[in-house]
Amino acid sequence: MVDYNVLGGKCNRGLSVIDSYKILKGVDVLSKEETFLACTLGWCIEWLQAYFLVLDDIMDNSQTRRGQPCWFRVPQVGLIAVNDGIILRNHISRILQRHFKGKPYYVDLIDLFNEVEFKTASGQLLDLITTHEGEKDLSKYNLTVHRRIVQYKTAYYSFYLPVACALLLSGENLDNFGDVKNILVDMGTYFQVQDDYLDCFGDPEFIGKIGTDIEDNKCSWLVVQALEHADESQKSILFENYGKSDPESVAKVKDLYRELNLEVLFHEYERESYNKLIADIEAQPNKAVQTVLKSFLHKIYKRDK
Ligand code: GPP
Ligand code: MG
Ligand code: MG
Ligand code: MG
Repeated sequence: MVDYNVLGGKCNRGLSVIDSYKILKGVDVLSKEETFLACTLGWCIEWLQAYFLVLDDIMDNSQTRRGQPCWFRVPQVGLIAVNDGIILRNHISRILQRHFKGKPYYVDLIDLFNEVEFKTASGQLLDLITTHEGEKDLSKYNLTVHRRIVQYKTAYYSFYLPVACALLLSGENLDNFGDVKNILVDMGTYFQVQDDYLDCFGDPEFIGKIGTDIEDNKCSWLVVQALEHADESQKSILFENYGKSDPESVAKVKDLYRELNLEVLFHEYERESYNKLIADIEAQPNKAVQTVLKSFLHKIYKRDK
């Protein structure tokens, strides 16, 4: 179960703990002990991600993940996957206890993982209940609603958490890094817009998952843009076909997205977000922090996976 669900991803989040820690310390090579601790925290984030994905795939009724059937789709697993998710989560606390108990920042680490998990579950809640609102009235979807969902469901655990772990390892107090948190949350928002785009326009073979956002009536960045740019007749196509699982309806929504040039709009958004993020990062007084943030941004800019 651990091999099936924790491995096989890009490990961007986990690896960012190690990269960020090296930059914050200003060294190219960490000691054996420092490497071990940074890798351990990196793996804790990968375990957290595995836990979220196992449960998210059940909630989103997805088919594949990382190029293989979603864990709950494996015969003989089914809803036992819910308990496996709980086991994955419990292991984070056990790993932290085994390797960090006694460190001055132990309590801060536990609080950090708990708080980030709460934020993510709150985002997931918004993501799920918003789809019901949209069933009655798709026009409730807009960029403000979208932003609130994605900040919570994705940005905190994917972007803030790795850097916060590296800051704690470096002996820093997280209360002094509010600006850094805001930039990372904006970066995470941009990352989830990419995820929404790839859900429809990515190659399932390459990204390892088959999109479900149209079928699931999700408040995706694409549908928000479509609603903003559609004329009345195009809007009625959306209202008629969005949130339905038959392939003809999905195809009609995708055709409309192409007609509205959402691919071009997305590439513009991508460039603008990048420029804004670089400007915000360069306004940071601390050079090492600037390097940490830029290195994270360059890992995801124009990603196709
Ligand atoms: C990504 O949403 C968000 C998560 C994986 C967080 C899940 C949180 C839980 C508390 C279970 P997504 O559904 O767009 O991701 P994907 O496209 O990878 O399925
Ligand atoms: Mg989801
Ligand atoms: Mg999902
Ligand atoms: Mg998605």
